Amino acid sequence: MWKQQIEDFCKSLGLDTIGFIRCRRFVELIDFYEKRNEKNLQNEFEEKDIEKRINPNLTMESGKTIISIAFPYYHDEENIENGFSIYTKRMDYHKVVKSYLAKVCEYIESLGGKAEGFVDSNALPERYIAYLAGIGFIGKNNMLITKKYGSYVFLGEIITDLEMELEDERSYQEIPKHIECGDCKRCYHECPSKSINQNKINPNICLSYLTQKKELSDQEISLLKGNVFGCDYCQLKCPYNEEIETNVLDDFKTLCYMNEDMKIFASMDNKFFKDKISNTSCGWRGKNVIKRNAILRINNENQDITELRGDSPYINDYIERLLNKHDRKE
Ligand code: B12
Repeated sequence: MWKQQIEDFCKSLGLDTIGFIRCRRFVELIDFYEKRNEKNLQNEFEEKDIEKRINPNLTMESGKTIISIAFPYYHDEENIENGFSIYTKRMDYHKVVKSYLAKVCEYIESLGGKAEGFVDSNALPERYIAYLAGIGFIGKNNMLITKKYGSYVFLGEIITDLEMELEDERSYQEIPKHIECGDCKRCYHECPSKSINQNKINPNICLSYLTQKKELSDQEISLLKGNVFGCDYCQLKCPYNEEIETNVLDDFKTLCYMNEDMKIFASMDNKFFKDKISNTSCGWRGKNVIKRNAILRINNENQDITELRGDSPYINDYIERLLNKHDRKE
């Protein structure tokens, strides 16, 4: 009964892609994580402690059920290529998702349960949980893909101590087979750095990661391909993103100024950053990383970057490196 009530409440908020699993230790993931660590495939933004990743009861000891919820964000009419990936051109999803989860948690508490919400910056394997809960499947591009919204969804979870009758979970052994992808390999072809490929997924050369990395080597700079924050190449040509519902949550409508000319971002001051960028999904990384990437993009388009020198040694250092490289070429 609780399950139905919670589903109905979520629907009343516009959240129609949700699933439930038992809150348990995901022992089956230990070997997978250990092997990734051995191969140095772990990413700096991932939780290092395997026990924290596989044991949601460390977060809530009395937790009985995990509710996984997809938050759709795509608006195709706004898909203008200026280096900011689609998810960054809207309100910060951490804040938006948290506010929805808070409402659902409050509702669960009104039913007599304990509830805590999570999104992104936590140890939980969010895609894995969503897969087990039946929200979608894991594609060759590593994304959790839903039927209704494709892969353009953020994931949030609620751990509660309410115990519910649940269906059997999907088998995790199926994940690496990527059955739903069939023979399609578009994401392998599209990934500019081959972070996604037939043999393994290496998040440490994923362009999305490189755009977020504070220090970049010359080789990493040459890989960036004009991406300013995030990367969507592995999703853009995915057949499962072709005919999807684009009428999504109002809070995720595109912020039109994020499609402005790159020079605006390359020369932004603290006020512009605070007023315009800090509330978007890339705001958490601070002004200078975005500024640096905007300068790299402008340089990539062979436009002059000398006038973009300013007070920041971090930014000036990148500009000097780029200019020296030009000199070396000439
Ligand atoms: C670290 C991180 C990153 C890193 C590393 C990503 C990566 N490839 O692992 C970087 C910065 C590169 C990144 C990029 C992006 N991210 Co990110 N990221 C995370 C974070 C914080 C942890 C992910 C993690 O642990 N990765 C390590 C691997 C092992 O875990 P995984 O991604 O869950 O792994 C799946 C596959 O490895 C697959 N798999 C493949 N082989 C096998 C074999 C076996 C046996 C098993 C069991 C599983 C398996 O199944 C796993 C299911 O969990 C999560 C939030 C979270 N707490 O989960 C968000 C999260 C995964 N990111 C998200 C998003 C939106 C993105 C970007 C699309 C943003 C962008 N546009 O640039 C890209 C997509 C890149 C990609 N194709 O993966 C969403 C994904 C939503 C979705 N629909 O899938 C999440 C869930 C955040 C959220 N709450 O919405 N991200």
